[in-house]
Amino acid sequence: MLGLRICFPPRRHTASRGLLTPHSDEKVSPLARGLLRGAPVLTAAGLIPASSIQLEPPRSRGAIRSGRTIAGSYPGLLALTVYNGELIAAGLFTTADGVVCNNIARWNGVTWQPLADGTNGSVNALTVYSGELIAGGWFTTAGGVVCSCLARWNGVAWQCQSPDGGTSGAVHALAVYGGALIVGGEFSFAGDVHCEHIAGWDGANWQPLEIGMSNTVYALAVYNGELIAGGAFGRAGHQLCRRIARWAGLSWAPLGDGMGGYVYALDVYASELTAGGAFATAGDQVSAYWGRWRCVPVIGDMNCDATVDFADINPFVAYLSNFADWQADFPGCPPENGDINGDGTYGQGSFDDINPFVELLTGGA
Ligand SMILES: [Ca+2]
Ligand SMILES: [Ca+2]
Repeated sequence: MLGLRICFPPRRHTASRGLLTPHSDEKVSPLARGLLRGAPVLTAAGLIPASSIQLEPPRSRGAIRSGRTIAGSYPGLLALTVYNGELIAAGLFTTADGVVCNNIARWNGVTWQPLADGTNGSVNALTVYSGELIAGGWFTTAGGVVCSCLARWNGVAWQCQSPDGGTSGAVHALAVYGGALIVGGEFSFAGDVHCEHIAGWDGANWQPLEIGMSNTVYALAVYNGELIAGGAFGRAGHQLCRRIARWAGLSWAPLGDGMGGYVYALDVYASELTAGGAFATAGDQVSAYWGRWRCVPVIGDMNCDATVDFADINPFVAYLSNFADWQADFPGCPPENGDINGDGTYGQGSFDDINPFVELLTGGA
């Protein structure tokens, strides 16, 4: 069972937003993810050129309109990750501390270096999948290789993400879930497969996630064993999902009443799902720009599937014997779920909760 909990007070986090997206509008940068993890904050002045950049954004699959500045886009940082022990920074810029990098650069601790020739348009999202750095954005070439909005870097050279092409429009978010690379954005096709705004690459083929979303996906995260998508959509799959939805493996489902405006960033911090975006309400609560979501404790539900049954036995054994492993297996699952006797003591070695757990499962017999 999931429920919206207390949200941040309705005030603007102007310091963070100003630092991360100095030329941006009211959107909360996906870089919030990096900040929430305590990632290094870069010296933005070295990365962001003062001038705007001429780009060749793909407006539709295979089509290129040359020499046009992306309307509504501003130079800046949009994504960070770590690959091969180096910090990777991406966004919309031409140079990093004077080094020509073209929208993506790597920091080795001393200097910025390019990744070959970079891309010819913005890089909006980064992740690591199958040992390679994945870049998604609004570009048609990476390292000179023709790739529609999605490319992979093996440490030496760029290649297209899949042999049958990338996505038909901009990629805004990347995640790894269930062994697959999940791609979210503003597209209707991934390769030759019809995928509305979200798609999964299993290493060999593109797969749709049900019928996808009704509008752009801007953010992805994995929380409580489920894939979470945020964006501009009002429908996910066949469900009414206001700007945020969760994928349980077969279908999309809402998170409460959703959000009152677009969701631009998602991350998990302190066992809670945190959303950032251009909204004033989260669920039925006033929550400007930031909102938090966490599982409401369900006593005995040790695998956080919203039911208490025999499937919780093995997770409970792991919880008592190796709590860290249990947390890794069920991220976001409230530890309080294991306080079966309600004495406030729970977690590793809390053996007083064993008999009450057995009684819970057997109906108190
Ligand atoms: Ca359960
Ligand atoms: Ca207890």
